[in-house]
Amino acid sequence: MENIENLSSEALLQSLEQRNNWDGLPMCKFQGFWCPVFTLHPLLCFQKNFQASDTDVLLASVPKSGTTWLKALLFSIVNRDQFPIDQSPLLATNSHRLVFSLECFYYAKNDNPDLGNVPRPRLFSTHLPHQALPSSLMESNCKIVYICRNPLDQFVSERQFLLKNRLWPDKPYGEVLSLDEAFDMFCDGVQAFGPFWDHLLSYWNASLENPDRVLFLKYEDMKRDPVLKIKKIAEFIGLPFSEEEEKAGLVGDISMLCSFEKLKDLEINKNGIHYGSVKNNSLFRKGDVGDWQNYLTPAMAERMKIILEEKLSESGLILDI
Ligand code: PAP
Repeated sequence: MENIENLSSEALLQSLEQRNNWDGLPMCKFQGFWCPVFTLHPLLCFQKNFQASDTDVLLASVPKSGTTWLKALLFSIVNRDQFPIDQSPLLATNSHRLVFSLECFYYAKNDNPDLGNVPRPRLFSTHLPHQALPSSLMESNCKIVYICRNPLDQFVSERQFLLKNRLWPDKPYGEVLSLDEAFDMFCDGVQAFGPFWDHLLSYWNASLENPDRVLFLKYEDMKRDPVLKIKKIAEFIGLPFSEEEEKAGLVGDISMLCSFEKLKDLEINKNGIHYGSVKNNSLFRKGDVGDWQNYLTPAMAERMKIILEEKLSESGLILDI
């Protein structure tokens, strides 16, 4: 890797391959992934300045894989002594405003933000692949909770999100490509933070190497049995539910509070926005497994299956399509 320490992000950008995302958003290939250009400088600052703490919990994902849900769950698990369910901040605040992104929020606002005031254990999120995380984070004992989703649902969810939000009203891009064109790019590995399979593999391999540090979750498994997964997450981050809590039904209560149906119907998620212009309701579209069947042809699914076979077969990672 070239020595990026001395390069400005503009100079670095000039040396990188560039492509546009499905909505025209400029991206550059950096450290093996398609980095939206607007996150390149924040990412460099994050890599350089972040000081991890052993008690930190990092939520990582490809966008549209269940981030909003996992943020709500982690926040509820960590703060369960502080807020009874009926007084949860989630009832009035979208989870993206309770757990913030490192590269899209903290380091986008400030090259070296003071993160000392974030309540401990600090909860952070990222869409970066594992190899792009700062060395301080890699060397600490902090926990990483990763969530992935089957690629066809992720693709549909992402494209619908872009269509709904038109994220860049003041920029000369924002028009979303046709389904076929976007799917071609997706199959070529071109999407924000992609290639999809490389992102998953980076955390999958890390979870195999360090199972105590990286928990690898699938959206589909969480939908099937949220209570089981909530217990697993709590144990993993070192905050297991006590027998009394379980008997009192707290795990089920957290599961209900963070369910798609409950969160979707809250006023804040019907009408609020976050990160400037993102409509909260665009994060609560359907929340189904297999919705891709309403958009994609069997031939498209077959094409993705063949790609996944090639990319994942040696890894042991199996995705349900
Ligand atoms: P983000 O990366 O922008 O934060 P993210 O939350 O990862 O988005 O993904 C949004 C998807 O998660 C949406 O999927 P869909 O488009 O297929 O419907 C959204 O509906 C789903 N989702 C949001 N909240 C929940 C929840 N509480 N339970 C299950 N799925 C959810």
